Amino acid sequence: SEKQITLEVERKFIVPADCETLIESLGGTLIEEKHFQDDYYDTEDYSLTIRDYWLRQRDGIWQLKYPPEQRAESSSTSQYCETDSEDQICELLTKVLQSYLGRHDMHVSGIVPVSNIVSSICHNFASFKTKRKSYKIDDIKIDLDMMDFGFNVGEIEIIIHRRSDLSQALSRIDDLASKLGVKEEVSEGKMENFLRTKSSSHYNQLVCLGVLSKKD
Ligand code: V4E
Repeated sequence: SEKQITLEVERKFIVPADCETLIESLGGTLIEEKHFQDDYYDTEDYSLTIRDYWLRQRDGIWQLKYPPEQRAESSSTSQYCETDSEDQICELLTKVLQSYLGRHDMHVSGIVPVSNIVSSICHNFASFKTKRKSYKIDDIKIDLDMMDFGFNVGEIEIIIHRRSDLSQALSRIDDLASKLGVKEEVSEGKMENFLRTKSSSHYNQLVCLGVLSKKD
């Protein structure tokens, strides 16, 4: 049978003025309103983000977002794996940082706390607070985010557990986006906006490598 996976399929959008009313008229309900703080970490040569690995502490909890082994081609929607398991994060970091560790004559033996790895080889490159309103329509989640640096973004998300559910998830996201009156233009993510406006050399490296797409 098919391999069980957990894949976040999401599309960012510029929030239209009447968005919340529209969500409610489509049967959506407000499930949560919360504030949280994200602190992102990388090595000084950006070994993680150049490989599209995003290591953060959200309100003190370690989380890692990283690219899946296979991805469907989609210009408007992105797909990432995410884990909150410190053991798994440690394993993934040890693998992805292998060449960095080798070059610095360092090694990580076995499972160690993520904060040990981070405190010895990483620095904080982005920190921000989010005010988030989360709505739900069936298994579709809609997040409306307001950032403390003056940027707003919406996100439509479906979590799938089988690769065969991907194409349906992509079309359901696009269908909902058009019902919300979302324009074709896809919004920057909060990290893209943060780096573009506050850390242009890191931003330009990631755009050059194709990790982030250039804002037109
Ligand atoms: C995957 C990624 C980053 C990590 C943060 O991801 P994002 O979805 O922006 O964060 P958030 O806070 O909404 O996470 P959630 O609460 O849903 O877990 S930073 C940059 N990326 C890659 C990326 C990309 N290439 N393009 C776009 C539009 N967004 C993100």
